[in-house]
Amino acid sequence: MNIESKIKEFTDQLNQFAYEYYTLDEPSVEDSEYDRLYHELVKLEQENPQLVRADSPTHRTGGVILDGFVKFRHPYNLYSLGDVFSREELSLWEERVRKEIVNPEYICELKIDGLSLSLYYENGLLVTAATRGDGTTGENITENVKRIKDVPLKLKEAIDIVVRGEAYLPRQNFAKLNAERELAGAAPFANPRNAAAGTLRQLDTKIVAKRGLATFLYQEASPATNDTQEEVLEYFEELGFQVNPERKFARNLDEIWEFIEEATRLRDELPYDIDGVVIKVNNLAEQEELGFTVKAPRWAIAYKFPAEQAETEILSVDWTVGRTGVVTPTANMTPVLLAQTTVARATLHNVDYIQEKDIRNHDKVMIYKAGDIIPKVGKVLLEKRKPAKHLRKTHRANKYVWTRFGRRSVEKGLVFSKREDNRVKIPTQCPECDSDLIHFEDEVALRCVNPLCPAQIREKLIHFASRDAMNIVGLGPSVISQLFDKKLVTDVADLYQLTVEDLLTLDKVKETLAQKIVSAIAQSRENSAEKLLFGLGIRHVGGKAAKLLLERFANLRALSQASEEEISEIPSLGGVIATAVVSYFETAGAKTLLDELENAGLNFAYLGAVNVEGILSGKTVVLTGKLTTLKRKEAKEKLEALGANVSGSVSKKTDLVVAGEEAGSKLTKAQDLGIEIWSEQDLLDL
Ligand code: 3BD
Repeated sequence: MNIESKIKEFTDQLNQFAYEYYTLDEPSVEDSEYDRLYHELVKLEQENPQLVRADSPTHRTGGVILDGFVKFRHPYNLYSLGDVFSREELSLWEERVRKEIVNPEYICELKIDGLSLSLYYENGLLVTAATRGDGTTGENITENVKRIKDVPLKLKEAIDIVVRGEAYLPRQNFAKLNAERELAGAAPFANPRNAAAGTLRQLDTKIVAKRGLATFLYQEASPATNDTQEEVLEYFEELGFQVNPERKFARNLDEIWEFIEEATRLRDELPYDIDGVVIKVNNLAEQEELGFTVKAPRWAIAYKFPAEQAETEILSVDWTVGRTGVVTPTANMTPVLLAQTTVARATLHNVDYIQEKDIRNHDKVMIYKAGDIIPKVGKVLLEKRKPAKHLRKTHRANKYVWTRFGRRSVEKGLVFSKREDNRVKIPTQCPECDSDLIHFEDEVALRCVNPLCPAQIREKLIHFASRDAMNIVGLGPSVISQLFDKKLVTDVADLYQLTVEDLLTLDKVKETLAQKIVSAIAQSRENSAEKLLFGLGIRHVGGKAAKLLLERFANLRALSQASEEEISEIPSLGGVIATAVVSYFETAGAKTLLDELENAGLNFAYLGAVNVEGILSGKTVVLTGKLTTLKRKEAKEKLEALGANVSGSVSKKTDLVVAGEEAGSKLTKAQDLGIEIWSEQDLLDL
């Protein structure tokens, strides 16, 4: 047999074994036999790289380091799915279907709590895999999906097909992954869904291969060749896809509800997370008849399980100061297990929230996780609240007077302590710097407005170093708090003066870590300026706004000198942001900081593509003098493309003059009026 046929035979053999193992759940060979054949194939492929087949199982393990993901425009948009949270809401949906369809038949599926995927096969071979994104455009993650062992690289039929489904991380693999992360000192993932999302966005495919993702497919996006959803799913199984085995026909609400109850019972035992049940009209022609609302198909609905809840007790409330001075309450609670993690704290957001829910110390409350992650207080169990004691406690104790030398006991006497009732005490002073807290009329937050408040400075530093800002690895909250407490760092510019010796004075920081941190700080100088802008922590300027701002102004210095009007011209950026940016850069503190950062060698330039379109919108521009590179007409077109109105004469209304050689009176007039003047080169630079 020649090498080429041998490689084909081994490839087919191995794919058949994988199909038997993953799809049929009936392996015909031992793992060792599979491994032996696999390694023989690897050897043959290495010797003959030109003969490697598209469906070779070795594609699943080979490591590739990607440098990012490319956007992928879905040829067929992905639908959304409406959702309901109760039997009543479900019944409204079912009645709506019944208006259109006589005796509808439904198919109920489990709703896998994973991430939507779209798989593109041509001639039976997997060519592209993409994430859902916003339904229109996702990201091409083909290399990663090839590392999901149950995704067939080659189908049983040489067809063109687009299929949709869910990628998920089985609970067991999730537990293993988090155990490993904890050992390595990495933050554990909050749930299997997040872990799956993080894995699909991995740039190192070897890591994807190791994590053990899995899939269930449920929809054919290309024009269907079947009559019912049930047939689609059976066809998928024949093609070699994973299809969730738990599914059920239903003819009415009662039968649908039976499946929901069944799914609720099954939920904890399943080897993967589900967050509800999806109900679909089975007949595809009837699906078409029902059609779509603006957002989602009328022929399908998701029933979402109610969020898990647990009862616990509020023990106390802490108030902490954030980087903007907002003081937020957090409840300490008796630890309870909730949706697979132990919860002991929950944010109470603000004073209004506490008062609306009437949350008090020692109250029994129900808690749940919003978005399955953040613990929140649902409701207070008022019936379990202990009646307040009205007695005032009295006891004998020493009475004291304060002298220059401290406290002195003067006599023994009766001390009356006022009964502390269980209402949460709203602070009037900053818990960190003791200055008066202010409750501005237009907001719910309680604020510490002391710009020197240590908590705010510390939190600002932490924000500056955080991942989405300057991304200084190793410089986390604990190191920063110590640096700040030791007065080694008082503002973000100080970070750039830190030495290894400084860091070695901290707790738990050894030579290696100190060096790592110093070099991470040094490296952060080169960051593209939007990271720095976000890191400054200007109100309302998040990561997205920072990027938009620098796409337009190209440089942090230029942005710092921009007017509110100029900033407001950026589409999709609100006036609130423009105001916040301008008032920030007007402060003396910001001016000094910017100078310090520039002196420390930080990059102020935006390193991405600058969006100059519209940079001159609404501006009146005058062209004068002889241009050397551009024809006058071209220059005019270029200016107009940037949004300018090109005018012939200079007046007070002129915003900008582009002056070529031998420019005469117009240039002089512009100079007299103090109008901004550009050379031809300035225009070309844009
Ligand atoms: C599942 C749409 C339809 C084909 C639209 C009816 C919205 C997530 O197991 N069927 C399933 C599952 C999800 C589905 C459909 N059947 N759509 C389905 C689904 N068994 N999870 N989804 N999706 C998938 C979504 N995802 C993210 C953001 C917005 N929408």
